[in-house]
Amino acid sequence: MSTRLKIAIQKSGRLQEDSLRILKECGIYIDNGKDQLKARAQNFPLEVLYLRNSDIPEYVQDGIADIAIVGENVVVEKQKKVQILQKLGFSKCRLAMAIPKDDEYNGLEYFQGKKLATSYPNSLKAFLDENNLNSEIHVISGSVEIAPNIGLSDGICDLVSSGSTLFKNGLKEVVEILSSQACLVCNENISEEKQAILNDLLFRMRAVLAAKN
Ligand code: PRT
Repeated sequence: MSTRLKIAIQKSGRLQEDSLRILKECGIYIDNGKDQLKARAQNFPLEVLYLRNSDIPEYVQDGIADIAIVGENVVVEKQKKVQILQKLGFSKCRLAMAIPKDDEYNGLEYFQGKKLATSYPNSLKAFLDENNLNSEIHVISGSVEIAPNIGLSDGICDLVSSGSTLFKNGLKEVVEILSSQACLVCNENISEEKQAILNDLLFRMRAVLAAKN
């Protein structure tokens, strides 16, 4: 059986459409049955695994997938051993601190002793440690922006793109802690055969990205 490079792509969500688009722009055609969790490219030695974005770093670290298209913020948060090969220019956002819009903000000291809600505890903890801040981290898995309004926290750390969700919830962004975009990541120990396929894919991707700039 000939070797195929296994790429993980988000099963459904913000990254999926653009991830499939960039493969198509690379001239790679995927047989996409609806609700399939696995698919093959017709004209390139590639197998696609559809997985949750948040699970992808672990699957790549463990070699279940050789490479993946994933949000950089998730790679940083999950702290798995994967290599970022290429930033892809879509799904841009930032991980930021936000507080009630009427609160006075006079620098990072604001966060000292405060209760902060987030779905990104590792990234938030790293930020707090770097700045010698002692705050209480409250982990919630979604709808983080509502936390201050319901008395769950004083501020939040969450992803922001347009800023409209913060605005609608009476919050203001005060510090960016990470900027993120979709990126191509790779397992640290892939075989020579797979590396050759990856080199071909990367060559095509970089040409596509260069043509866009
Ligand atoms: O379920 P799975 O694990 O596959 O996906 P996921 O939970 O990571 O969710 P998904 O599909 O929402 O996001 C996938 C990736 O898209 C994220 O990890 C980011 O890399 C990227 N991305 C880009 C965003 C946003 N922009 C974004 N705005 N992810 C989430 N948001 C949310 C944010 O959490 C907040 O609730 O959108 C809201 C803010 O948006 P604005 O425009 O109002 O500021």
